[in-house]
Amino acid sequence: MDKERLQDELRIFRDRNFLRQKLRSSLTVYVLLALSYLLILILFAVSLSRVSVLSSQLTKMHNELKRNHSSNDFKLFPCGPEAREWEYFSGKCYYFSLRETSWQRAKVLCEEVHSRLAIINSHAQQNFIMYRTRNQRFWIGLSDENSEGEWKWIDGSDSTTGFTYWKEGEPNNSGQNEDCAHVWTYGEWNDVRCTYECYYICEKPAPPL
Ligand code: MAN
Ligand code: CA
Repeated sequence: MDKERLQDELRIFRDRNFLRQKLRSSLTVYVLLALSYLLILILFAVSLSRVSVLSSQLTKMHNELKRNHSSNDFKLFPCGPEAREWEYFSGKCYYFSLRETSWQRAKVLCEEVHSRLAIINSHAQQNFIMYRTRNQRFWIGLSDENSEGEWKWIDGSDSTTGFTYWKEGEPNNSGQNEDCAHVWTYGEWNDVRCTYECYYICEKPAPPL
């Protein structure tokens, strides 16, 4: 009789102990979870405050810049009084490089400053470029490297249907190796090998006033 009771109590004790242990381990898991949530929350709050500080600093800088320039400065330099190397013409900003390089490299260099090699669609634009390039050779965004004789602008548009200004006798694909176009003397266009090194013209839309 006594032995049976003792065994019963022992079983109850073991069961309780088991339950307590289980409870303890799940409690640990919950505590860990809660802690990690808290950590994430703190990290989120910290990064949010950082972002807001940064954005307020940015607006302050922007306002300061605006204050430093009268609206007249922007009228005179629509591409930005701070970026005078970009010259305004008819709604666009143009950069005439000071270094000579290949057509491919010129293309990348324009892209790196959020622009593209210049596309010439009108006589007015051709005149502006002609005046600015002063008989020097400058790459423009025109090539037939994808398909010989199919001259395409860098935005994919066909150049045979629109405005052209090829020098007489050009494009002649001299040496069967001329797939890129530059402006030459009198601003006239010539095809030349793409690895040739000359200046280049980048263009981008003018910022809104
Ligand atoms: C000459 C002409 C051009 C050609 C260049 C290459 O000037 O044949 O068409 O592009 O040579 O240097
Ligand atoms: Ca040529």
